[in-house]
Amino acid sequence: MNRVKVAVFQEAKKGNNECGDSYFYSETENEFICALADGLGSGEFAKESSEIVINIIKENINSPVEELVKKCNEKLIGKRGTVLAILKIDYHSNSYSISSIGNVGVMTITRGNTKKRSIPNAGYLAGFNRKFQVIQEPLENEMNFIMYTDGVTSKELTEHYFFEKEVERITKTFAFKSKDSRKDDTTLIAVRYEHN
Ligand SMILES: [Mn+2]
Repeated sequence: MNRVKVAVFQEAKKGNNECGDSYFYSETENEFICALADGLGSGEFAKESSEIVINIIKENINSPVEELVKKCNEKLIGKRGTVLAILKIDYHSNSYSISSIGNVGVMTITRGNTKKRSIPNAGYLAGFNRKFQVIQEPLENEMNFIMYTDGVTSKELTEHYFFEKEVERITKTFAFKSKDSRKDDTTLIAVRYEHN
């Protein structure tokens, strides 16, 4: 019962000890969930907000994506805002759901090597109600999902190694190609779905 493989690259902005990005992923028999949050600004307050959001998701992994976003938003009242992306793969309905609020991205790659970047909702989570969309698409076998914060550049996302089947190769190639110091906190999560 293990349909998903995950590899993560994470590095703090040059000169910072701590990365303001937080993430979490988990697979159960029914589904896979991955969330990535980037606290606005940098340093410890940024980390605090992104951790709040990730903890809410950890505690509520069975909730639908829409509810998760709402719960996260509520907990950010009086805190620094954060941007957030959530991916859920549902094994029963054979579909996946994505919602991203603000500048944190999700890219899907199908077996036919079609790359698609999901369109994020504008803004960020900061405790006030805002409209957002959750997209739901049919799941295809042997898909890659790439989740990334804004330390990853658009140019980097065009590289061919994102088609790789081994998630470790994706994150290691990314690390190798970005030896220069990062200008922003950077997290790149490579997810591979494969089911026989
Ligand atoms: Mn950032």
